[in-house]
Amino acid sequence: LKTLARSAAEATEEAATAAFRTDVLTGLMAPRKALPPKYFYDEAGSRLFDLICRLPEYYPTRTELGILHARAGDIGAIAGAGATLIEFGSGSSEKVRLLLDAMAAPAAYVPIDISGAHMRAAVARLGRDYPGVAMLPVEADFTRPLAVPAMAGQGRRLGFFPGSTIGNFTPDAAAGFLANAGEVLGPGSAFVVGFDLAESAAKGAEVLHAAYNDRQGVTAAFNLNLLARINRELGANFDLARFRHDAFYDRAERRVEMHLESLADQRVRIAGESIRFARGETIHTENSCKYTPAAFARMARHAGWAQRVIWTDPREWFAVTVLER
Ligand code: AVJ
Repeated sequence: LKTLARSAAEATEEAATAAFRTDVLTGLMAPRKALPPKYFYDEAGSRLFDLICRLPEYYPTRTELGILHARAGDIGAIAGAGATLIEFGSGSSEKVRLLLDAMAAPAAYVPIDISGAHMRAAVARLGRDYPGVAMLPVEADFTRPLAVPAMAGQGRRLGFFPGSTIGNFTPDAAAGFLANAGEVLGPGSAFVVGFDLAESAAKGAEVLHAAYNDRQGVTAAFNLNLLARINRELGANFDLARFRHDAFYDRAERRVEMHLESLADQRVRIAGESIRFARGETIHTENSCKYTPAAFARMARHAGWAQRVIWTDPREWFAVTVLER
């Protein structure tokens, strides 16, 4: 009876662990080792990410909030009355409050996130503060094709993709994502996207370097937590002291790369496999792609969007754009 009574939640968790095991083994058995950045965000990783967002060196979060705060009225006007707000990768749904506050009688909020429990808790908090807004959470991987629920009201659909999350895609994949999001949002919609700006006359590479190499070592802990998570969930035996956080800005690729460098020639047991790491070999754990305003506008156009407006902060370190189709 016990086995028959296995809950749906347990089945979902087992499927997630199986996918994690497959992705980890595939990534670490490849000639150039890499792991998908979406696996950073277990409970410990999500907590570390929230700490990153408050670091003095990590300017994107507070800079974007400053832009959204200054431009909320404009975004509310673009949305119009009775709009539906659809957020891709909603996380803890904090930034969306700025938009909901500025919109006239928003009809519905549709958060889309892969972390169902985390999202539902965030939506419960939001629902108490916005009783007039229909909360329609969708538990899904937004990098895959997805359907959003039929919308309440006749208002415009306003997409929201903040935080430079788009930077985790390569430019080709980002263009593909923007095109797919256009299909999901539909004709007549608008899309608010936040992205981090590349090195420029106004922004030295040292600003980018510091943001991913903070003095307190929180970003290093966030990166190394991926190995700790593999130990916890897949019973692996990574020795975290034998790996080192490495993050650098690649000017030609216009991206920050994060790696974990093996400090020794070593073998690690993961899910029945023994995987060798040469001394100096790295696991590529994240790309954080940066754009010039012109490069982003070109990419959005190729993905079927017209750029209505782009805003930056006074230092010109981060940008928020509104696209329309
Ligand atoms: C959440 C992908 C936007 O790339 O800046 C922060 C993640 N990685 N510090 C980023 C991250 C290291 C972040 N994104």
